Amino acid sequence: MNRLFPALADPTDGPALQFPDGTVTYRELAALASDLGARVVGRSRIAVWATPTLAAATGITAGLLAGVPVVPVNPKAGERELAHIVANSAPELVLTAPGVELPAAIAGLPRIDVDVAARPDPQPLPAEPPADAPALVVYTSGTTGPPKGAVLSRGAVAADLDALADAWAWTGADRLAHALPIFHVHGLVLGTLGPLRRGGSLHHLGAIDGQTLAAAVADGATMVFGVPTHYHRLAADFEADPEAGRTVGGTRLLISGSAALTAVDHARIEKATGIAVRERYGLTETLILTAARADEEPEVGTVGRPLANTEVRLAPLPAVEGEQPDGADSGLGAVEVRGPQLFSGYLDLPEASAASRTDDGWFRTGDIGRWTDSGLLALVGRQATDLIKSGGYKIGAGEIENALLEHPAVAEVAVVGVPDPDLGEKIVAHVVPAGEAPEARELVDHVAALLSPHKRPREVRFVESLPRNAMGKVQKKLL
Ligand code: MLC
Ligand code: AMP
Repeated sequence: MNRLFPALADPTDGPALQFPDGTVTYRELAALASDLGARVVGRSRIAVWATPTLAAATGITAGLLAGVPVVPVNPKAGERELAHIVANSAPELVLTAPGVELPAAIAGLPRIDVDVAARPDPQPLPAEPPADAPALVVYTSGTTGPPKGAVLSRGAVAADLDALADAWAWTGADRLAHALPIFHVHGLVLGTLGPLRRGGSLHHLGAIDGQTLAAAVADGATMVFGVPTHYHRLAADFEADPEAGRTVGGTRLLISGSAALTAVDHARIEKATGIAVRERYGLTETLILTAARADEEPEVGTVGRPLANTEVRLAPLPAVEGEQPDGADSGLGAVEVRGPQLFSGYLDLPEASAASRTDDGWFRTGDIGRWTDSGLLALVGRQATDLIKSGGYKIGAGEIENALLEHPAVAEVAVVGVPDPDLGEKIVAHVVPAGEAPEARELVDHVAALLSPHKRPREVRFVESLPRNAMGKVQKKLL
C-alpha cells in the first residue's frame, strides 16, 4: 500500500506536532520516530502510555512507521481495566514519556522512554506493510463485559482520513487544534494521525478553554476538533469573553463529534464565533462514516453525508415487546454501514466480531437514524439503553454495575445515563445498599480506581428496591 505518512518519508522543516511538552518539525519527527521504530520493528504489538504528550504521539508514530500494531492505553485506566487491556492485547513492550511511574498491571513490561529532546539520525524505514495489516488496537466498551479491542487496519485509517480530507478540504496547509485524549479514535486517528497523513500540523492544547483556543487560532489554527462537552464549555467562555469568541471565528472549521451537539450549543457557538459547527459521526469500530462537508452549510441536528466510498443504510428496527413499532412511517431505522474504513474485528473475540455484522456483511452501529429531505443523516438515539455517552466517552452500564456489585456495601444496582447539559449524559447509579448505606464518594472512587475515572457515577441514588418486571428484570425506564 501507499505510505501511511508520505510526509515522514520525505520530511521538510515544516511543523508537525506541538504538545504542551514540546514541538517537532517533520524532519525531527521522522528522525525520532524512525530511530524509535528501529528499536521496536518486528514486535507483534506494542503499548503506548497515551498521555497527551509529544512523547506518546511520537511513540505511536514510531510503531506505525515500523509496521508494528500499537495499543494506545488510557493512562488513567483503573487496575481492572488496565490488567484486562494488557492481558488481552499482550504487548511486547510499553513506550512512555520519561519519568512516568507505571501502575503494576503494566510496569512488568519492558519499557522504552521516549526522549523527544534527542536528535538521533534518521533510520531507513521498513517496507510499508499491506493495507490489511493491523495499525491500532483501540479499546471500546460494549453493553456488558470488559472493553473490546477494535483492530483497525492501516488501510482503514488511510481510507478514512482521505475521505475526511475530501469532505473538509483538509490539506497540508491546515493546522489542527484540539485537547482530545489520544487513546481513542477521535483524538488519535483523526486528531493526530490526520494531520500527519496530510503533512499538516497539530497543536494539542492539553486542556481547552476559550482563551487558550483563541490564542491557538491567532497562532494559525485553521481547524478545531472537540466533543460536545468542549463546545458547551467554550460557549460559556465566549459569552464571558466575546473577544475570544470573535478570535476563534478566524478559524476555517469548527468540528464536533463523538456525541450529539445540542441545537442550543450550536446556536451559542455560531453567535459567538460567526461559524456554524460541523458534526461528523462514527464509531471506534467504523472510524468516521458521515460528515457535514466544508463546502456546504451544515444543517443543525444532522451529522452530514456519507463519506466517499461509504455506504449507509437504514434497516427496519426490531419490534420491542410491549411497544409500538415506530420504524416504517417515521422513517427511522437502524444505521448499518459498509466501507473501507471498517475495523477488522475485535481482538480474540470471533463471536462478537461476527455478531457485529449482518448476514450480508453490514456493520450494525446500534444507532437509530433517519434521512433528511436533503439526504443528510440525522441520529435520533441508540438501540441499547445500556450504552451511555458521557463527555464523548462510550460507557457500558453493565461494566459499572459489575464493578459496584464487587463493593461489599452494594446489594443491588442499576446504572443509567441521565441527560446532562454539560456531559450529554451523566452516569447515575441506583444502589440498594447491603445494610447501612456507604458514602456515595466511596462508591464513586471505587469505580474510578477499578475501571476509569470517566466511568465513575456522577450521582449515586440510594433506593430501597429496584423496579423489576414479572421476570425479575430491572426496568431501567422506570428509574
Ligand atoms: C475526578 N477525577 C477523578 C475523580 N474525580 N479521578 C479519579 N477519581 C475520581 N473520583 C479527575 C478526572 O480524571 C479528570 O482529570 C478531572 O478529575 C476532571 O474530571 P472530569 O470532570 O471527569 O473531567 P471533565 O473535565 O468533565 O472531562 C470532560 C472532557 C472529557 C470533555 C474533557 O470528558 C473528555 O476528554 N472527553 C473526550 C472523550 C473522547 O475523546 N471520546 C472519543 C471516543 S471515539 P483530567 O486530568 O482528565 O482532567 C468516538 C468515535 C467518534 O466516540 O465519533 O469520535
Ligand atoms: P465510540 O464507541 O466511543 O466510538 O462511540 C460511537 C458512538 O458515538 C456512536 O455509535 C454514536 O452513538 C456516537 N456518536 C459519534 N458521533 C456522533 C455525533 N456526531 N452525533 C451523535 N452521536 C455520535
